[in-house]
Amino acid sequence: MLKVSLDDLVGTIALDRYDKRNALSEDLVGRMLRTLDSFADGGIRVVILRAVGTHPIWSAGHDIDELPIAGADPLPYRDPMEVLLRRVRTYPGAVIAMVQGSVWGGACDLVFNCDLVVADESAAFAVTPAKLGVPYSVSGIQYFLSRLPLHIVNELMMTADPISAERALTHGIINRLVPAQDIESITAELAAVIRSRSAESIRAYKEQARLIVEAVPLTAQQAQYIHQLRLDVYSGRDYAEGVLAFEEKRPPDFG
Ligand code: YXS
Repeated sequence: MLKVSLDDLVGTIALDRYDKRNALSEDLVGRMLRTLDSFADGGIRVVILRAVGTHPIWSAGHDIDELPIAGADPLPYRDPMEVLLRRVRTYPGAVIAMVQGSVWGGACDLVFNCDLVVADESAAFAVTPAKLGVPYSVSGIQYFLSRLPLHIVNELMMTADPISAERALTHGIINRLVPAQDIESITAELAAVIRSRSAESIRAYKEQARLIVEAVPLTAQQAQYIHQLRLDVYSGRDYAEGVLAFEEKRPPDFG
């Protein structure tokens, strides 16, 4: 499910569950979390997150078969993928996503939460809650809005259609758009530069940047309202229909 390698304080985690299009199941995410913890314990300064091989799909996002049934929050705080997103944000070093192929749903959140993104022309990004009737997580929306202009986040969230690597470069989703044959060497070079810089300075910077981004004041009433907005959706008709349609391999009917 996962290929892990180390080279002079640079660690690589490669998704290897292509039969399920690298869907982020609890098992796969658990392995990623344990690897990140051991990398952090070992002082690994840069982590490259990629998929094994070059396939049309980088990751199909949250494992839909593991989404809770309608009426329960599909993205609770303790959801394994949510835990992974927080672990990437707090990893004490740079996490670089190396993307070949299309990225779906929560896997976009994972890639966007990495510190840098290197991609080739085959990359595309589709944020899909609206295809499944999922009320997205508040932290996910906050982080999207901290990285992208509102109209781009609106387009991603409201159409659930993929945007191309070219557009992702234009909007700053990816740092480098490179030819497929060069992506491994360019990612390794980028990792080597960061690895050679002050790990203490970078660790402090990353944590400061995270705290500044997260410092969005919300009143208690606003927090309750947000909870109600999400409860109404995951207890509603669309989420039940969205997950059922996926299981039945048919387009959802949202009326
Ligand atoms: O039928 P088998 O057993 O062969 O399994 C099929 C698919 O069911 C499985 N698979 C998945 N299983 C669990 N969770 C997934 N997200 C998932 N995606 C795929 O993989 C096997 C091959 O799938 P297939 O035949 O469709 O492959 P394909 O190459 O024709 O198409 C690849 C995709 C990625 C375009 C297609 O599988 C697809 O559209 N998958 C769903 C992408 C998506 O909507 N992901 C969002 C997941 S929900 C999530 O991330 C958040 C909760 S949210 O919704 O808020 O973003």
